[in-house]
Amino acid sequence: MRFTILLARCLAVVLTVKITTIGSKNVNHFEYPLARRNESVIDDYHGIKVADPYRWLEDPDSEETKQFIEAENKVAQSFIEGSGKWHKINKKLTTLWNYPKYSMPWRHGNYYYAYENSGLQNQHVLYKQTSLNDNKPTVFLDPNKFSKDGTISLQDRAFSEDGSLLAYSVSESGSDWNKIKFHDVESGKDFPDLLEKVKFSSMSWTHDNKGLFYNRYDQDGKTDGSETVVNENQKLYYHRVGESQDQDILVAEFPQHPGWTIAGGVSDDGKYLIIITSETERDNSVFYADLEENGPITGKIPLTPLITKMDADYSYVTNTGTKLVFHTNKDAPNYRVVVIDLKDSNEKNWITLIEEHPRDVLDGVQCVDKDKLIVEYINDVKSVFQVHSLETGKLIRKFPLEIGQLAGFSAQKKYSEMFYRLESFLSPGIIYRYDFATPDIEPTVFREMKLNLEGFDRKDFKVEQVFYPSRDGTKIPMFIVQKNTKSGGPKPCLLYGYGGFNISLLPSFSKMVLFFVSVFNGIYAVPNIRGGGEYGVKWHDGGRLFNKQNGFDDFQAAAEYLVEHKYTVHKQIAIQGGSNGGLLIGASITQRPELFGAAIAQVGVLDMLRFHKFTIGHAWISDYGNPDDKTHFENIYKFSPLHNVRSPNSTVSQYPSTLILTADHDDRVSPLHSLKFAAALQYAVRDNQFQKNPILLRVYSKAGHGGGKPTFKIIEEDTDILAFLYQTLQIDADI
Ligand code: X98
Repeated sequence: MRFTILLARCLAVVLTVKITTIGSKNVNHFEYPLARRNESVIDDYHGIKVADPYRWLEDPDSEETKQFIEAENKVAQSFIEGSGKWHKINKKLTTLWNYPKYSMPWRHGNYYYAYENSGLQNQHVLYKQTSLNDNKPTVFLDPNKFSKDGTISLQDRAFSEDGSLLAYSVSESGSDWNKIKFHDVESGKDFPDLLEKVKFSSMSWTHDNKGLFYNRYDQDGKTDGSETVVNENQKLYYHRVGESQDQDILVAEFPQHPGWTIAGGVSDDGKYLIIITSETERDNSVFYADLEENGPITGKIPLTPLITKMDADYSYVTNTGTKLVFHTNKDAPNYRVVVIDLKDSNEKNWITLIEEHPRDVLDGVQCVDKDKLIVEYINDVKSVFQVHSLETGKLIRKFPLEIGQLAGFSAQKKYSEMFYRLESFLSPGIIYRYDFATPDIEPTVFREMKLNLEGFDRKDFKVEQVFYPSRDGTKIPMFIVQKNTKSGGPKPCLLYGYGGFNISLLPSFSKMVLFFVSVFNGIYAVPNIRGGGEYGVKWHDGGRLFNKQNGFDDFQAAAEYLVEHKYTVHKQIAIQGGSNGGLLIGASITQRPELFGAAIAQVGVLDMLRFHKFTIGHAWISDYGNPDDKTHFENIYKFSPLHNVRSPNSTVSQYPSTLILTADHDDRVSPLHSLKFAAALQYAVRDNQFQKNPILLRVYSKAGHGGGKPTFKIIEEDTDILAFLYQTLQIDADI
């Protein structure tokens, strides 16, 4: 009873935003929900006592957590919609979204397949056609029919070798959990088979078209993506079409390594099962099994270790008999392509097929037209695209690209035809077609996506790339996108970053960004900070583990550069990042709040002492380090956003207007990170005389880390962000 009264008192929150006028200044008082502090939760990390008063927010199912979220959402919504512009922004953004979108086509059996979205459909529809000249593609799978509100999405797909069967995975509410279903291509009907508890799964058919390898976690309890249970003991199973899941055959497991994930793929020629195991987001080992020698699959397949050291990344490209081709960074920080012969796999006998480039990163390789390799390089954060011989590794031809990102290619070893897609800040995408059977015919534009923005002309915008010095003098590349206006002067600026996990931020198209640049007359800046993969292993290593602070320094130096060079002013800089980029935002506002006017942290990792205890967080130790290790703890504790929240002691050092966004089914980065960080920030600024800017938390429902999000939810979230920026950056735009 006493607890209920206490709880009710704690949550008796005032949800309005009051604006009081003192003299000529507006002083905002935000009355945030009172989150209970449990001062008794104290952990001992290697002799250092660390309080965790909001530990209770780690329970997503408690009434107290639910009420906290509800109250926070009300405060956030009241502010975001406070300017009265939300609906106008939403309408304009919806119009901007409303243009037809296409994927590259790909071929299986007798058909071509491609995704299409007429404009505002919540999920892309999968179409099938007999030839590319066939003007009447038919709907093959329409995920919009999976649910009324568009929150069930089609994730991955794998066609059987003969193209007669499709295995496809679906996700609900944006969770990483998948269900695999099976579809008959000719009849257009689903089989009754349903595979559950599937997560981080490969899907690969045996070439007899009888069944497929997939992964699952046999963990108890609810698995709908709202749970936080650590994912361990992934297993590789084989499912035969027509059988129930409980008859599936356990093919591989590594109980002595509970943290390993086990991706299983069948080689291009159907002969081998190739297994890639990894413990973290970096470095893997490789095993294989001869599927022909082992006969029908009836149990665990004896695996032969091929690469056991786990000191580099390897990904299978293709094989010619026993000669397996891998893309790797082993002894090649910019990556190379090697051939390993199973008959003599000793490392000293590996053959380098494509040497490491001295400067450019060999980012991706795929086999096409029997004996060729499509090779993608990153050159100063722009894609370069060429084709090499599979036999000799020699360059065959280059494909000139406009400045931008090669956002994917659709090519297979058995076909001479290929498609590739180019994207950039100002182009939503152009799909090209090329056929190696007619090498003299240059690539042609197969489809070009055209924007629905009145008066939009690319010539009215400019994209530049600058190289600015970071704190330690390292030159960091940065793209800057803005309107080509003659009138100079500072503009509002959206500074976006990621900086981790070897992920490179190449030029990409975003409708929200185009809105910010064209309607708000803003500047969009993307610094390619360390921790990313833009310059290979060197760049990743330069911003991970004990070097993690470098990435934060690079980002903060970008803001200083933009102000110094008169692009903008500090008060008009909004920083944005998601996931690992959410950590970047959290670290930046706790380290250098004076640099920014606003901050948006989406689905961020913010409690750096406990990230490894939830879902797949343990796989990120390769970037962050392990808090259970003393030296790593000492490093992480210095930048963990949750543990570096302080009450401002001057107006300059107040926190920027901050919008923390998360979602109730985010099982990649559990929402608890955002909840605890928001509670800690609000506690630190409550009644603080220097803090005028709002600290807001918005938790979306039936949504996850980002993948599979329906169109209406993306537009809703982006409208929230734009409406928040409109107010906090004092945007002067006619909407
Ligand atoms: C991940 O955590 C990726 C998660 N993940 C996958 C898949 N396989 C994995 C195997 C090992 C570990 C993680 C895996 O998504 C997967 C496999 C097949 C099909 C689909 C998925 N990432 C990091 C992340 O999300 C960085 C990018 C990928 N983070 C969130 C890092 C910190 C914040």
